[in-house]
Amino acid sequence: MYQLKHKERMKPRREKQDKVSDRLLKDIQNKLDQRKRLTRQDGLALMDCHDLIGLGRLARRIKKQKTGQHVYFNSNFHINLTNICVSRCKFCAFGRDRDDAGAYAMTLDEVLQQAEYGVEGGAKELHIVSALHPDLPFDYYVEVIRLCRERFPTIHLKAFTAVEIDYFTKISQLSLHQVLQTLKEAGLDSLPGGGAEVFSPRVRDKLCPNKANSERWLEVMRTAHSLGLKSNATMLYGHIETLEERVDHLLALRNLQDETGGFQSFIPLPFHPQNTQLSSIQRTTAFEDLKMIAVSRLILDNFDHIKAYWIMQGIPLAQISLNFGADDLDGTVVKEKITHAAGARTNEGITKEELIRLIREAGYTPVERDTLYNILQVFD
Ligand code: V47
Repeated sequence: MYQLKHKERMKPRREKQDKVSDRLLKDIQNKLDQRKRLTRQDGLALMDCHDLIGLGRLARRIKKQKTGQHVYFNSNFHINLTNICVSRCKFCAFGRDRDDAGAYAMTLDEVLQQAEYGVEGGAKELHIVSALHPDLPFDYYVEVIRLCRERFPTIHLKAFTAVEIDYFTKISQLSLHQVLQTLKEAGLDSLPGGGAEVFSPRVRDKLCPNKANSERWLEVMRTAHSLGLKSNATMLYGHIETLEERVDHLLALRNLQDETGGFQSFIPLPFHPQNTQLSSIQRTTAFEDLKMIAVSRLILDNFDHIKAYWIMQGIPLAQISLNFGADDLDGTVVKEKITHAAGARTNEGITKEELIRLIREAGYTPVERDTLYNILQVFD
């Protein structure tokens, strides 16, 4: 009886929502057909839209225009040099103080051993990131790159977030340009997209006041791109940010991409609350994660690729994301630490064969790429 009454009451509201969504998606489709750029207002309306399937359909069309039937993955290996960190962001479960149990910093020999393990396992990219260690010198990081380059001349070295690069300028007294140039000369090939979080100063002041702010993050990327280093970009969502702040983050990235063209892919990262100082926040829902992928695909018209990072999305949702605008599942990863410290229940790595199966099953053609999206093999 209650259910019936509840259903009756909800019907007019649902019908009204459907009408609003229908009108919105039609307007957006018209804009996209006319190759008009979506505005902040459009972004906010899309974030508020309940018609997930309609949103996915629009995003999938854009994905098809950009990458056709291809869905990409790569063979990579993650190395986290240390977890000892002076920043201690509230959303992070990975960072430690020096004397905490589980605190570590890898020696150069250990880094090389790890790298060798990754390369022997088939990795074509080393994804090397770190924490903001209180006293490791800049030379340590330069040596990591130099030694990996020397030992593995053909591997792609994607290393250090914009936040780490900013930190290197502080510990080395070098300019941003000098830090990046030094790393590039040592063998650095590109930068990962981490550390962006949400650009809103309100959010950063609350969650991560001890590291590069949003202007600086963007400045690091601008400088890296000017030196010919490509990079990715991320957004950590699902904590204390508003929907407006998410849209503004996407627009800031779109503006910089207009200027430099140096971003390769955008990776929305759903917040994992476990073991963090924000553990009372609930994990985002599948609905929200798919909507974030779709809206990112629609707003970021100048980004070629949207990654569904299976480690954070979970494998089932990452696979479904391929029908909501994503065209890349990232890689084999092998030993992920940051999200697993925060309670991720996915494996720490995945095989190439499994990635191929997931992509095929979603109706796409698996393509193994290198870090710069050169095609290595198409699995027809
Ligand atoms: O910078 C930290 C985020 C990032 C949590 O560029 C968290 O190819 C969720 O940037 N819950 C690291 N997220 C991951 C990253 C990345 C991953 C895959 C590919 C690429 C790429 C980059 O993870 C951090 C931070 O923004 N993070 N803590 C957490 N509890």
